Amino acid sequence: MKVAAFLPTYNEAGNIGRIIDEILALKCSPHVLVIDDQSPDGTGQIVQEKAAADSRIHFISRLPPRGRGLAGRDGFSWFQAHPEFDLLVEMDADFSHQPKYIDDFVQHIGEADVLIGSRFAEGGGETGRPWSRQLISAAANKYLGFVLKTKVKDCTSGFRTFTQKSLSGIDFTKYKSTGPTIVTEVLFDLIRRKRKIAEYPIIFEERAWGDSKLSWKVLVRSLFFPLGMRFAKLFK
Ligand SMILES: Nc1nc2c(ncn2[C@@H]2O[C@H](COP(=O)(O)OP(=O)(O)O)[C@@H](O)[C@H]2O)c(=O)[nH]1
Ligand SMILES: [Mg+2]
Repeated sequence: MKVAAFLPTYNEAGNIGRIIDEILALKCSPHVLVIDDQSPDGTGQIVQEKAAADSRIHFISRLPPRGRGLAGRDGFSWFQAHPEFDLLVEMDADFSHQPKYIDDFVQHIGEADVLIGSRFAEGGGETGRPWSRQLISAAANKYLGFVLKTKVKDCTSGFRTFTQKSLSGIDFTKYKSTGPTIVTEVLFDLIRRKRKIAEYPIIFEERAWGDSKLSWKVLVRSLFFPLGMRFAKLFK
């Protein structure tokens, strides 16, 4: 299985070098794709220098406008354009998503089209974040399971493994998300397309360095976005 780990980045200079090294050292010998939005802290330069010395590192510097969702769409499109890779593992660059799980995902994806690294699967959880943020995550996921009519327990996890089949036929330029709602937009689309979705327990950790880009405004928007998706489907 040929694996590519995909990390969207914005201001991850204190994390990116170390996380790339950890990913490249894994048993499943993955490649790394970093899509950066011209981070002012120099994340892009760090990756570029590493990429010049190692052909397993792929780097894309995006032009404005920036956004987690826009970078996400570019990552999925890159995977579709590189069928030599069997699996794409989408993950944050801040160590919330521990690289060691990539080996587990590759081993456990089995017959599934998508394997979600899940905080709410049996054996999963999180450490380090304040209980208030954990409570919001748990409540948001209960709500999303209801709105998206799915048994998936962790609908907002951005640590996921995709097969080529899971994304086949999807035109990401038609997606609506520019920000983090890309996570639920992809999930809803895959549910609608009846892809086989499985979950694998992970322990989510607080980011190692730097700040979250998720503001309250974005969080609230993320909760309303799936309602919009459902209504759009009802009236189609
Ligand atoms: N390319 C790109 N990546 C982003 C942007 N915003 C966030 N990210 C990355 O997306 C991942 C998740 O963002 P983060 O701020 O950790 O969100 P949180 O985990 O929900 O707090 C991290 O790797 C970020 O560096 C953006 O505008 N562009
Ligand atoms: Mg994070």
